[in-house]
Amino acid sequence: PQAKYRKDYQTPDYTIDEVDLDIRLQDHQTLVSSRLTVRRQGEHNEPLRLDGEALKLINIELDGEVLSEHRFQVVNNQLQIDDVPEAFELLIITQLDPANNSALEGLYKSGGAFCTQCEAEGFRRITYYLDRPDVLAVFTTRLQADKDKYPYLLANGNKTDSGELENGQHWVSWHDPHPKPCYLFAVVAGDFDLLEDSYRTKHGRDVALQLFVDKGNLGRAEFAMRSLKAAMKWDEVRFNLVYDLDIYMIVAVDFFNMGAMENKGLNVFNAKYVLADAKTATDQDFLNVESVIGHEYFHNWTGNRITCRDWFQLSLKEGLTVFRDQEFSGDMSMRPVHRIQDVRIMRTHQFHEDSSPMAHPIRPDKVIEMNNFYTVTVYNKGAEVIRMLHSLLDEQGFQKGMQLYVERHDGQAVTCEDFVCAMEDANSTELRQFRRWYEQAGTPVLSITESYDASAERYTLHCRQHTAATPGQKKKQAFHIPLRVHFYSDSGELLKLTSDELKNDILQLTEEQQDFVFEKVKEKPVPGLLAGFSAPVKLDYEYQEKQLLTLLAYSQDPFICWDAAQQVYLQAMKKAIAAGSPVQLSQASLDALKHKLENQQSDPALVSLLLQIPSEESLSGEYDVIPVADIHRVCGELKQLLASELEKELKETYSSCHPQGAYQFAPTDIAQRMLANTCLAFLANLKNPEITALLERQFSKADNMTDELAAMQAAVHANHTSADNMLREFAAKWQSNSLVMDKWLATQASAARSSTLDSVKQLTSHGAFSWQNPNRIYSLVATFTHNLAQLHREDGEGYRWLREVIVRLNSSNPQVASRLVTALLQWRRFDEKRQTLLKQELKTLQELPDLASDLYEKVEQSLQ
Ligand code: HT7
Ligand code: ZN
Repeated sequence: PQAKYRKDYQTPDYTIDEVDLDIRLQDHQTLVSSRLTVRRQGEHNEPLRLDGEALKLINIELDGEVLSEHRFQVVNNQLQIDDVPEAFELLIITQLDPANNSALEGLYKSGGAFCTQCEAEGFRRITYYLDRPDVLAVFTTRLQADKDKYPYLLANGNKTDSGELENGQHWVSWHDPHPKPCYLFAVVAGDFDLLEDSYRTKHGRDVALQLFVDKGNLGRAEFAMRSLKAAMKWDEVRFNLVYDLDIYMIVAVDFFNMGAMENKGLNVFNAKYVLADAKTATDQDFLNVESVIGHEYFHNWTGNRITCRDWFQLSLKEGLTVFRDQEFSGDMSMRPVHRIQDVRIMRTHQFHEDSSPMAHPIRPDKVIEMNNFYTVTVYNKGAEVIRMLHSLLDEQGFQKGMQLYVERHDGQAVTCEDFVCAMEDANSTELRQFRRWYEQAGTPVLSITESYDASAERYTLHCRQHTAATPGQKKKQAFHIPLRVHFYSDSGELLKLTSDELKNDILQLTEEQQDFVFEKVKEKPVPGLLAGFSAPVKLDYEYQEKQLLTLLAYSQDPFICWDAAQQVYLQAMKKAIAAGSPVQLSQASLDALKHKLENQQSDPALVSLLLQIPSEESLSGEYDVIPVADIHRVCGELKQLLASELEKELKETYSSCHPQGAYQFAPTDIAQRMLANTCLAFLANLKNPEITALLERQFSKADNMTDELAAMQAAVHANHTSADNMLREFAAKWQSNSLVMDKWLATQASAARSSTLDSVKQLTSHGAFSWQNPNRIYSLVATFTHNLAQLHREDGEGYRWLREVIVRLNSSNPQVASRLVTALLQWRRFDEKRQTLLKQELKTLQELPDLASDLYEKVEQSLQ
């Protein structure tokens, strides 16, 4: 496989203005006739080269004349035609086998329905085309299929005509007036239940909203519809962005490699981000539906109307759209909970990626397989970069920048640079150094010390930033870092410190070393550093326990408050690992946590989050060489310690804060369930009859999935005697609901038992599992890869089994295989024995004769 480099970008030699597709859908012999209006760009004699993969070419005509074989050739997945005129019409007929398309790219069958996935480069699996995002064309699509099996025939844009044919077939045609790149093309054909609604935009356009779900699931689609209308409204109010077609369709499918896809006017969703009701979905599932529905809708402007010039610019649409969906969720409810969850993703997954062989800037420079770059770096760090711009420019300045960006670039395919320029120009500012966030990979470490001169009443923060080398980038230059700071007195009052450099609580770090001096400071303050997680950096400041407890008790910034608790836990666990002794918490820390529990009423969700200890995975991020067994030990010990020390308060909180009455998806109820279930998870470690009764009662009496699942997870994760029984009952009750059974698979894959690998292996033969469906594979196998101690077993069995799984998926679904291999790449971070075992599995993969480009890229990069 060949690498592509960002620096090599060239405008296309030809462009396509119109595409007329006629698709006759059949399981194994779908015929696609594509009529293209092609135009040469610039002066040159280059041949026309169209991308195509896994296609059977039936016919080509140029301006109505059949092309004989010597006029074209197909080499290396490209159809090449020499000596073409300035402008011409090309007709290409290809044949596809969607029923045998297990990679779920291009046109495939999901259950009984046909559907497509074209981002990033799937359209070339449907027909020969200029499959790149800077070729924008107007699409017309005619679909034909059996009417009984496929009563709904859907494509982008507006429906223009339809008709019946003999032999039970029917057809529908669609026209999308907005020029678009082919990655936004979609068709769906199937038999669904349909939920309909409408939305009137602030411009007075009535938009028909249609949500298609598998038969029998209408009741579980209502929340998604509500979320869609909320998203449409929110984008009008906060971003002044208004929908632009008369119809917006969402189809939920069971077989999908990712979360959802923003195809123009016809979103295709993984069913798990659409279907939600109290009995089968947890509070978190509801929140995920809201956020993914929002995300795909927001792409209509940030992605579809203004798209990417090339795939290196992916973060232009994804970072920005994640930022927008995060803000949407925060404005809808529980902003602090969302923010802390976003930070957790950054710290556990993105920081991990930054320290891995696949580390890349949010705008990568080199790509072999584009599918490998739909990453936490491009998405979540990309969103943090946008958030920093938002902090530096504030809401008003940021919105001015957005407005200019939309005015300038509507209908274009543009770059991250264009976005930054719009922000600069709208605010008459310069962001020269800020651009390094797009250029450099890696997580900066921000080391801060302080000094206080009581007699001069002067307080100084000494800041130093350093970013370790990442593959291909040895020396890093200083980043422009917005550091939000709050200061407290020892007794917890917010202090107003002033300095010329402090604006809106933000210090701007631009040098490798920088001091910030504050005058007239009457007492040495406790600094609340990086408030709101104002930059995607690791903070290295030696907090004393007393300072952390002040922040835990008094910080008005929920992130700082939560982080103070995390630091208390991390310090205790690291100390125990270093000393080889049991984990201990000081009485003062325990008292502080007790106090939080006793006063949980003001914010039960935050109390729930700050009680939760760092995961084994996130603790491993603290080490260059990961001490697997020690990490596993101290995490277990800390849970046990908190459970026994806080038993009384946990029990009282559990019984007082569970919402009364029937389930409601409402922020106050969600927050209470979060806290009650966190208490239960700790208590399950105590294994006394009273707790057993609590667990079993909640499991059997729950009227909602949040509580039912929480009880089962608490039992399984604490290795409680009730666990096996609950797993059995749960499976018997939910066997016919695959999305619920995914939770059952994931619960077992995340168990901290030495038998987990054996159970996981056995579960691959269970009726609830399938090697064809990514949701099943992610629930069982991907969850297992995050189970640190079980994947990294000393005997290497975890690695061996994972490699076997990857070999199997290499041929059926390389995208999924590639997501799973990530767990093996970081071999340098383990002890020698594990390094040898890991490398051996990677080498076995490397030698596979038909290794997919997705895996090739990661394995090579890791072994280099
Ligand atoms: N823009 C979408 C990306 C996507 C995707 C990419 C590769 C392979 C399959 C895929 N399915 C969806 C999703 C999004 O960010 O909204
Ligand atoms: Zn997206």
